[in-house]
Parts: sequence; structure tokens; C-alpha cells
Amino acid sequence: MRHWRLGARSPGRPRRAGLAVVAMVGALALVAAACDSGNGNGGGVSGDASDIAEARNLSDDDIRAALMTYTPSGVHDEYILIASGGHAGQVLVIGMPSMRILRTIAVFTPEPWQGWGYGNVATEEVLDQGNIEGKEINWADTHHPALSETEGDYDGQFVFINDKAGGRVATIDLRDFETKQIVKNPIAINDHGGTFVTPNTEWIIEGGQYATPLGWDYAPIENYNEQYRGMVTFWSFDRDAGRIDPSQSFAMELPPYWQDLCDAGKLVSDGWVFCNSFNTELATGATLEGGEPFEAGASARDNDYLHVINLNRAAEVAAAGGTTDVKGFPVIPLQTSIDEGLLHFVPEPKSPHGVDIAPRGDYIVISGKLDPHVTIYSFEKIMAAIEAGPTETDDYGVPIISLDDAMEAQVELGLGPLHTNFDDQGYGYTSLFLDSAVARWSLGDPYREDGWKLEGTIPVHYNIGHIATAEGDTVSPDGQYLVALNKWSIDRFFPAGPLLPQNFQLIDISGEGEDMQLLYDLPIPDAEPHYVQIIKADKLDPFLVYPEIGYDPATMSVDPNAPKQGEERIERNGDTVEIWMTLVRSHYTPERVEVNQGDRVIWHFTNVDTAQDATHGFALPGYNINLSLEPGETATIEFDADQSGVFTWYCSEFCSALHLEMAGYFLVAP
Ligand code: CUK
Ligand code: CUA
Repeated sequence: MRHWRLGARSPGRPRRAGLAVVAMVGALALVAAACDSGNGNGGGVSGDASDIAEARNLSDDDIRAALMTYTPSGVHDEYILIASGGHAGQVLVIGMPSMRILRTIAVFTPEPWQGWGYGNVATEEVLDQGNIEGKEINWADTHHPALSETEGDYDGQFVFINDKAGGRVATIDLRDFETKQIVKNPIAINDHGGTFVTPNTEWIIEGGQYATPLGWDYAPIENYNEQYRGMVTFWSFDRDAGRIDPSQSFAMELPPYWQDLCDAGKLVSDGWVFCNSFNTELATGATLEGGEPFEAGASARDNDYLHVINLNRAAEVAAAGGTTDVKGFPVIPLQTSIDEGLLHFVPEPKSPHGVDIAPRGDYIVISGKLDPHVTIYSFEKIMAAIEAGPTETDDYGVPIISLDDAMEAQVELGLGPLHTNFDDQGYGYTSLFLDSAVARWSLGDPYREDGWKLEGTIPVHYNIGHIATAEGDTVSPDGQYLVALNKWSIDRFFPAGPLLPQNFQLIDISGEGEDMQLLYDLPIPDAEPHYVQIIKADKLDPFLVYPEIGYDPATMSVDPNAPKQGEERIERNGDTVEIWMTLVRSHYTPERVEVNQGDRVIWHFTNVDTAQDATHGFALPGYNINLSLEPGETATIEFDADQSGVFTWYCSEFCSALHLEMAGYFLVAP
């Protein structure tokens, strides 16, 4: 038995180096004895487990991390991460603790391999819902995925995600992990405080960010204070339909501060919503006119305002018609919100970013980018202060509760606190952007007796944004794991050019106090994910194949017009040619389609395979068409045969030994 090199590459974690490592080495030695094949291959890594550990310079912490994350082939992960795909406009699905990427879900952005927006009429209709004033917008910046909840816990049914760039929200159904809907916010060209759901997913919150006139109609920026406005939108979710219902949704006009993140109250604070803001200075970026740049102008004051919104009451006001119409969308005017007591402000320390509600709904945790503390507000104290009647207002007449009246505690954590998640031990975890670290701190009564203090920090690599603990923003966090979403990854991976990946770091938080261990680095090569939520895998119940042949993902039901085996055909009606085609390993029926140049082509497909993973493609070059047809799925393409020629279509998924034979001819006669 060889000895492990202890701690050489993982300073600062002497714990578990004793008995635990002996046990691990013992376990590995057993494995090694079983697989010691003695096949030395000259200088490479080979031999038994201890040989490998020595050859690869692995410390005891490295070995522990490997044992914590190694997931044998065929074993599934305990947790699933639902991650935003950042400015790739997608959502990522990742297994934890293995950190294996399982799926990209195309959302706002066309994606050929999923057949998302490359001819499939249903997917193009979803993408078209995201058009902005008729203009096709085919990229997005996804920030905050929100899993649907029942009684404040993830229920595994839906995910929502916002597009910060375009002020849009999408709905994904977790039965097939496909995007079903995009809604464009009619009153805001951008957003940020979304998406967050209320504890039973009645409402999906989409808060704004950079103020414009509502509906973004032109107004001179000199009129900023009078004409520009902030907003928060509450989208009503129809769970039975699996869709947001814009006709039951509404927004609130807010002062032209730059609203930032929001979160929904839960349990004791159910029915309330909390949003941060910055730029309460009302800076307008007049650098060429001798003014200050935003980074200074929007950070001049010591305080910004936490927006405390009575959502239940606001919904009543909206339902009773207390709204004005902005671009066809009902908006509660700011003065109405003031008169009806829907909106209160509480000062919050300098340039806040994250607002996160503690698991019991009793505390609101605010992180200020330029303040080394997290500030913890008591919901009970805020309610008492509202009851007592605030005496101050801001320039727009919104009542202000004093910080002293609302605050429960402040905990000094380090530089650049951004976002907080929670665990099952009464700890909060806050990302420290400037320190590139995660801080663990204890909540006070009723979470922990010795609370409101920093417990320890662990460095991350580097420039962390969000963090997420397992089910860490629900009413019952699981603890055990934390994922740090790092924006920089210099020196962590081979640099494939100057554009580096993002870095998700998995951290073991099962210990106490300062005991945390970095387990794994996962490079994310696509874009900058902002937030993830982590759900227990057994809460998800996805389709393995579509439940019936001819299933239409757009309606989640069988399409009566879907092509059926034995009923394949081509029909001509004037200049329109309609094709009903089936796909099965390894052929299309029919295999030859002849049309005339200028014909309208309507082409229906059903993948009649029922075996799991027996996906077929339909790649039609020259016409920018590629479909992905999962087992049982039906889809339709429609196009004008505007180019004559001989076009060869083929199956773009290697589905069988005779996959190359799965092809056909599309002949367009001039
Ligand atoms: S934001 Cu990106 S790090 Cu959009 Cu939640 Cu804070
Ligand atoms: Cu079907 Cu290849």
C-alpha cells in the first residue's frame, strides 16, 4: 500500500484527512486488488488505484472529491440542475453530483439539432410569439429559471425563464422538456427580476430593469424623471393549460429606478413580493454632456429601495379594473398603488443585487454589491411598520419604511455579496463576487440559536455570480450540495482561444461551520448562465417516448391529422402539395416526392417508432429544414418550393445499421 500525498494541492482543508482517508484508501485498495491487471504501459497512468493516485498527484481531498462525484456508468444522478443558458438563449439540464450535461433545451433561439425553428411549423410558432413588434428576435439572454411550485416546493411540472434582453418569458413543460410558449412583455423592452413564482405558481413574476417610457415609445431622455418608468409584471399561469394566460395578467407602474431581482414571499409572507432596485439616483448616462457615467451616477447614494409589494391586494385592484391600458396591457398606475397601499419602500444598502426569502418566509436577505454585509429584513417588522403608517415618502410619493424599523440583522461577509441560497441546517450561503468566494453564515432565531454570524468562506474560481443549493430557494431546502456559477475560469481549463468557458463549481456543504469542500469544476462552453435551480431527480416524471403515436408536442395530445402507417400519401390540390409521411427504422414512406417549382408544400411527419431514443431526423438541404422527430412525435413543415432541382433528404440521426439508407428524393421540376 502506497501513501497518499496529503493536502499538497488543496490547502486549508486538513479535516477528514485522518480516518476518512484511511477508509477511502482501504476502499480503493479493494477496488485496486480486484482490478490490478498489471498492464503497465510505460509512463502513462496505469496500475492500481494507489498507483493512479500517485501518478496523477492526487491529494486525499482530490480522492474524496472523486468519490463524492464519480457516478458509475448507468447510475443516474440524485439531483437535476435546471440552468439558464445565458445569452445563448437556452436552458441547460445537468446531473448532480456527476455534473454531466444531459440536455440543452432550445427556448428563444433556433437550434438545428433539436429541429427548433428549422421548418417545424409548431416550433416556429413558439419562436414567433417572441417577435417584438413584428420583428424576428432570434437571440435572448436567459437569466433566471423558475421551477413550478406547489406549496412552496418544486413540483417538477414546468420551468419558466426570462429573457433579459428582450423582456420575454418562456414556459417549458417538463414532461418532454420542450418550450411551449413565449410571451413578450408589452410594456417593457427589457427585464431582469424574473422569473420567480409564487408558492403555488399562480403568478410568474417578471420585474423590469432599465427604465423606459412604458411600452418603450420615444420620449426625450431629458424627461426621464417625468416620463420614464419602472415596472413589475405578474403573469397569471393556467396550470391545466400549461400556459401563461396574458388575459389574466397585469403589471404595476413603478418609479424609474432600475428594478433588479425580485422574489416571492412564502408561508408567512405568501402574497407579497419583494424587488430590489438601484439607480434611485435617476442617472441618465450623460457622459458626453459632462455628466457622470452610470457606474458612478447610479451608485452615488448610500441607499436604494427595496420594493415591498402586496401582490394579493394588487391582483384584487387589477381585477376590479384599477388599471390603465398600456399597449393593450393592464397596468396599475403608480398613484393607484400608493393610494391602495400596494407599494412600500425600505432603504437598502448601496447598489443591492440579490433579494432572497428565507425558507420560512420570515426574513428577506438583501446583498449590496458595494456593501460588505447581507442585510436581513424581518417580514413581521415590515408589516408592523406598514401598519403604523410610514411618515416619509420618496419623490414619487411612495411611502418609505425606515431601515431601522425593518431590519433584523446585518452580517458582514466580505466584498461584493450578490446572491443567497439556504440549506437544511439554518445556514445561508452568499456569493461574494469581488472576493471570488462563497460565504456560509448562520441565520438567527428560529433557524439557529447562535445565528447572524459568518461561519466561513470557501474560494471559488472566479468571479462568482449566483449560487444554488439543492432545492435551496424552496420552503424545505435539502442542503448537501452547492453550485457556484462562476463567470471567469482563467487557469482552470485548457484555454481554447481567448474566449473562456464559464465554470460551475460543485461544493460539498454537508459539514458545519467553515467545513466546505470543492468537489468538481464543470466548464459551460455555451454562454453565461445566471441562475440554476436544483431539483431532486425523483420529482421529475418525463416521458420516455411520447405516450401515443402521432403526438403533437405543441398541444400535448394526438393530432388526428398525423400521418399513420398504411395511410401515407401525397395529394395535390391546385398549387398545393400535401404529404403524409411516416418514419420508422430505417425508411421514410414515401421515399420520393415530386412537385413543381412554385408549389406550396405542406408536409406532415410521424415517427412511428416506439422504442426509447429511436429519434429520426429529416434534413432537407437547400431549404434550411431540419427536424428532430422523437418516438411517437408528429410535426408539419410548410414552405414554397421556390428552387427547382433534385434535393436529397436524409435522416440526421444515426438510428440503425441502415441509417444511411434512410433517405429520399425531393424533385422540384422547373
Ligand atoms: S443576475 Cu447574473 S449574477 Cu441576472 Cu440574477 Cu446576479
Ligand atoms: Cu432514422 Cu437515421
